[in-house]
Amino acid sequence: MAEKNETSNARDVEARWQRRWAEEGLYRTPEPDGRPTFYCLDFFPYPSGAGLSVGHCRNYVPTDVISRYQRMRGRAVLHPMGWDAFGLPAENEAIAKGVHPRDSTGRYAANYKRQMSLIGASYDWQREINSSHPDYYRWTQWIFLLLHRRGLAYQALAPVNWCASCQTTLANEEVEGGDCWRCHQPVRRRDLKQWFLRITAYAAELLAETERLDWPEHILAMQRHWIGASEGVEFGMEVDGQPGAAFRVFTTRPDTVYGMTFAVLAPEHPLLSRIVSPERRAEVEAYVDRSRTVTEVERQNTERQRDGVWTGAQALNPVTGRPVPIFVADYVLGSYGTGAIMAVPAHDQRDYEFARRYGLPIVEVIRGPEGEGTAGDRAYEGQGMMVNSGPYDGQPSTEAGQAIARALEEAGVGRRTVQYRMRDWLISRQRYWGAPIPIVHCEGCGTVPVPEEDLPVRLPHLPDFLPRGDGRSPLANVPEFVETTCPACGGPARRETDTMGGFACSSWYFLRFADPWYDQGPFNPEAVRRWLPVDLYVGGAEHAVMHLLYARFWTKVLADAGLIDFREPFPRLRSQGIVHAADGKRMSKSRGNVVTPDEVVARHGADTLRLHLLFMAPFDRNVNWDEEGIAGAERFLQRVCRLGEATGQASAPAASGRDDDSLRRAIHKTIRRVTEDVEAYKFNTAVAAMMEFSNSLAAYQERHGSTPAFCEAFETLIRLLAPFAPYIAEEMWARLGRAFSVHQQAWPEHNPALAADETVTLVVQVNGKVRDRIPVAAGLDDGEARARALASERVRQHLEGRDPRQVIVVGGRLVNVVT
Ligand code: ANZ
Ligand code: ZN
Ligand code: ZN
Repeated sequence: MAEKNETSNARDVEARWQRRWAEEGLYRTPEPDGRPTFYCLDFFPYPSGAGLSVGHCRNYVPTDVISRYQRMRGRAVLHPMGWDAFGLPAENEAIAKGVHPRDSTGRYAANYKRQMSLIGASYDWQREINSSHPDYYRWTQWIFLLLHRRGLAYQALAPVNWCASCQTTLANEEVEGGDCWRCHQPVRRRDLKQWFLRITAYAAELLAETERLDWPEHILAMQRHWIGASEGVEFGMEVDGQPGAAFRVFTTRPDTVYGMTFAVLAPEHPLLSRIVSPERRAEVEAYVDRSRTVTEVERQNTERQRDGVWTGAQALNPVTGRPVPIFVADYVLGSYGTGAIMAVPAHDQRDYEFARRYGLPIVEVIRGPEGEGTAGDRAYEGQGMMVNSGPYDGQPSTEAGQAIARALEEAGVGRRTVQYRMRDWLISRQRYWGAPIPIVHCEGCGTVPVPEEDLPVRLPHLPDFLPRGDGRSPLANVPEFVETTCPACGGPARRETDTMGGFACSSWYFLRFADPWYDQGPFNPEAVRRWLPVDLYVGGAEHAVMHLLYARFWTKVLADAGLIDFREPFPRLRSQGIVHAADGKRMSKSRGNVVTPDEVVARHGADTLRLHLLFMAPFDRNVNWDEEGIAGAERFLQRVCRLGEATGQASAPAASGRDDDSLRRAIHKTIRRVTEDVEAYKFNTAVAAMMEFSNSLAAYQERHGSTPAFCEAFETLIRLLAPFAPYIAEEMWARLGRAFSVHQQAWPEHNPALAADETVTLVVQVNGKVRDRIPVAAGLDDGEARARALASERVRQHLEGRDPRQVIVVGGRLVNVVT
C-alpha cells in the first residue's frame, strides 16, 4: 500500500512540474544573447502507431540529459523535435490499418509528443515540425529544384523489381529468393523511368571527410563500405575483326593482365547485340532475357552457380595482343565499373568457377610468397611474385601492377581510376504519400521545373491512395492534379506524378529547426549561422548509412550553392545501443514483447525509468530490458527524497573538522566525476557516482545530522541530479525553499584542490640521508614509489652517476636508495 501511494504521489509530482515547465516555457530556445550555443539533435523519428517503447527512450533520455546539462553550463540550447511523417512506412501502416496517412500521422505524432513529455524530455515544442505539411515540403521541393538547376537531378531508365501478378514495383527487401513477398510469384526486373540525385558526384568528398568526423568507428566503417572506393585501372579492348567495336573493362588487378583467358560483358551491356555472331544470337538473347528475372542482389551472391553464354566474338588483350573469347554472364553487373571485365580465372574466384564450368584455360600469373597458388576449388587471390607474364616475370606483383598501369596509360589505352560502389540516389516513388516532384512535362519544352513562386506543388487529398498496379503513382489517376499548363510556353502539360522518397525530408530538417517559421526560403541563413552545424547528433545504427549519407550530400550541395558555410552537418555523432526485450529478441508488436514508457512510468515514475535506462549499461551497448534491475534506481531516488526531508535549513552545528572535510572532498570529487562522465557519454558511471555520493551523505547525516556541510552537499547533489531526474530534482529544490527552477541553476563547479586525490609526501633517502620530498597521490604502490624516487633530479645528483645497489620502499611513504 505504502508503495502504491509513493508512486501515485510521484505521478502527481511529475504532472505538476510538467505543467509548470510548459506554462513557463522553460525549454524555449533562447533568442540570440551572446551566449555560446549548443544544438542537440535526435534522429528525425517517423511516428508509428505503435508509439514509443523504452528502447526509443534510450535515445531521447541521454540527449535530454545533455541538453539540460548544457543549459546549466550556460549555453543557449536548441533541442527540437519533429516528425518524419512522409514516406513508405507511414503509408504502408495506413494501408494495413485502413486509415488515411494524413489523419494517422498527426495522431501518432501527438502520441509521441505526449510520451516524450511524460519522460520529461525538454524539447522546445514551439519548433515542432512535420515533414508532410505543405509549409515544410514546399522547401523540400525547393531544394529538389536547386539540385535540378545544378545538374544533380536527372531522369533515367532504371531496372526495378516488378511483380506482374500484383502489378507493382517492389523494394529489394520485398523480394524473397526471387519471389514477391506477397503473392510468391517470380519477380521480374523491368526498366522504368526514375528520378535520380547525383550523389556519386560527391563520392570522393563523402569518403575523404569521414576521416575528420567524430563518429563511432563502426558507423564510419559502414559509410566507407557503402561508398566503396576501389582503386584500379580502366582500359579498352578491341573486338577482333570488328573495327570500331571496342569496350572498356575495369580491374583492380592490372598485375594479372597476362592471365586473362576470356572477357565478360554484363547482360545489359550496349555493345552486346552488335558483336554477337549470327549463330549465337538466339542463345545470347535468351540468356539476356532470363537474366532480367534475377535481382542485382542475387547476382552478387557468391554461393550462386556462375553461368553465361559465349557471344561468338573475341577481344584482344591490349598487352599481349592475344585474342580471348567474349562471354555474357550475369555475375558481371551492368551498373558497376564499365559493365565489362577481363576475366582472370587463376586469381579471381568468380572467374575461376566460371572457367572450370565451361572448360576455359586457367593461366597462373602470380605465385604467393610461400609458393601458394590456385588449387582445388580456390583461386589464389593474393599478391606475390609474377610468373608467365613476359617482361614482368620475377617482379613483386604490387610493383608489376603499377608498371602495367603506367604502360597502359602511356600507350593511351587505359587510365587509373577510382570506382565507387555507391550508386546515384533513386529518389522517385510511384506512391502517394510523399512530396510531389515539382516538375512539369511539356510536349514542346520537355522537362520543365515548376517556378519557385508556384511552390508548394500540393499533394491532393486522395481518399483512395492505394498503389495503382501499373507502376505509376496513384496521382496519375487525378486529372485535376496531372493536367496543368507549361510554365515555359503556357501550353497544356502534365505534372510529374512521382513523389519523393522519405529520405528527402530528413536530408535537411536539421536546418529548418533553426527557424521553423521562416518563409523566405528553406532556412533562415542568420539562424543557421548561429546554430549550425549540429553540436551533437544522436540516433540508432539502423540509419547509419542512407540517412547520414544523404544529409551530408545535401549539405555539401547547399554549401556549393553558397547558401551555408559548412560542409558537414553533424561533426559529432553518437549512437545508442539497442534495448532488446527481456527474452533477448527485438521488441516488436508481433512478438508482443514491447515495453512502453507509459507502463513503466505508471509503475515506477519517470525519473526512475530515466535513471534505469542510463544506469543499465554503457550508453552505446545493446542490452536486454530488465525490469527487476529498476529497483536500484528506485532505491536511490527514495534515498534522495529521504535525505531531502531532513534538509531545508542547517539544524545541526558543524561537525568535527575531519568528517566535514572529507564530505567536502566527496562533493567536489563527485562534481568532477559526473561532469567528466556526462561529457564522455558515460551516463551509467555518472549515475553510479551520484549513488555512491548519496550513500556517504546518508552515513554522514546519521552521525551528524543536517550540518551546514550536509546542506551544501545535498544542494549540490540536487543540481547534479537535475539533468538525470528532472522531476525529483525540481521537487527537492522547491522543498529546499529555492526559487524555481532547478533547471535554470548553474552547473556546480568543482574545486580542483578538493577534487584531487589526496596527496602524501614521499620521503627519499640516499644512503640514509633525506635528499628529497615528493608530493604523490596516496596509495602509491612500491613500483611507482621506486620509479618516482629514482626520477627525482635531487636524488640523481646525489647518485653522481652511480647505479643504485638497492632500493628499499617502506610503506609507500619512504624510499631508501643505497649505492
Ligand atoms: C580482373 C581481376 C583479376 C579482378 C583478379 C580481380 C582479381 P571491386 O573490389 O568490387 O571494385 N569487376 C569489375 N567490374 C565488375 C562488374 N561490373 N561486375 C562484376 N565484377 C566486376 O572489384 C573489382 C574487380 O571486380 C575487378 O577486378 C573485376 O575483376 C571485377 F585476379 O579484374 B578484376
Ligand atoms: Zn506479387
Ligand atoms: Zn512548354
